[in-house]
Amino acid sequence: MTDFASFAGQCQQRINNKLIQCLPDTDAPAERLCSAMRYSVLNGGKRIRPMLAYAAADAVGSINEATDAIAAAVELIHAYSLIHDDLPAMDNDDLRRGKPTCHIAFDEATAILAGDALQSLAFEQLTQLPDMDADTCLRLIRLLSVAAGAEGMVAGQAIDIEAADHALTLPELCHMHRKKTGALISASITMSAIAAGADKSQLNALEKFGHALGLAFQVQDDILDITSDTDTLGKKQGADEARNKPTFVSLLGLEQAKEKLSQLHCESLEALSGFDDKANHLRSIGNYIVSRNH
Ligand code: GRG
Repeated sequence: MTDFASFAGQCQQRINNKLIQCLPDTDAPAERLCSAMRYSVLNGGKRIRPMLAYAAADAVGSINEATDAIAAAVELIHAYSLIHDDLPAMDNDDLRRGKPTCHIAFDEATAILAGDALQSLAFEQLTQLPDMDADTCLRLIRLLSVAAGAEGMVAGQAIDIEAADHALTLPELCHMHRKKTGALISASITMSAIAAGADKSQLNALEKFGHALGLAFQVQDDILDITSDTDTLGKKQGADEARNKPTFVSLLGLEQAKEKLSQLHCESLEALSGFDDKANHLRSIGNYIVSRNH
């Protein structure tokens, strides 16, 4: 097993245990809601954002219980965003991670509420950081709020919805994805690094890394939408094309989209040049993100 495979396996086990522990039991008063929350969070997923949080903590300090809480917070926000993104009012998808989407497995109202409750649960995690001073807790809560809200992920989603059937320029497409996908990916790295005691210059470098990697993640997502298949992806292949959504491939063509991916990958690695081997897990996650097949 490679170093990265073993690190990824350990992260996945660690975050899954944390998520199981923080999700409400299915015998809670709102039993259907809690089942939908558990279904949507525990139904697979690559756990890339938690992995980045663990690797960032490792690069600047060490992994501890605060890292677990931050990793859970970003994954819960991610799970909520996927549930809402799949709803009929948004992308209207019926397949996610190879299984029926939340509103298909349950119903639309339950899916909306499960997303809402997962978002609250994410912020609750940041109120329970062991050995963390109040100022740092507030800083982390603010970072996640900005990344997830109307300046970050939700803004990106709103721009995306408005952009369907419109031509976007490359800078506009990058702007949209930096918010929609990139903001939460960057926050996973910076929040965890702050909690692990990163200094200003480390944080600067990690912000650059997250910025490049967040966009690279989306370019690869657009490439996979064209080159992969539904079984491998666990979601409908070609969905962006069918919806006439602007993508890096529709704008640049496949070859130039691959070139853009390679540029962003180099940029992300360059940002880590001042780090020693302790940043190798971050480097490996970067390599994985640009070469993943789902
Ligand atoms: C609805 C508020 C709201 C926001 C939605 C992020 C987002 C905004 C929607 C997700 C739609 C989507 C498929 C975007 C492409 C990039 C992306 C986030 C893919 C899914 O992330 P992975 O590959 O998923 O990390 P897993 O299943 O591995 O967790």
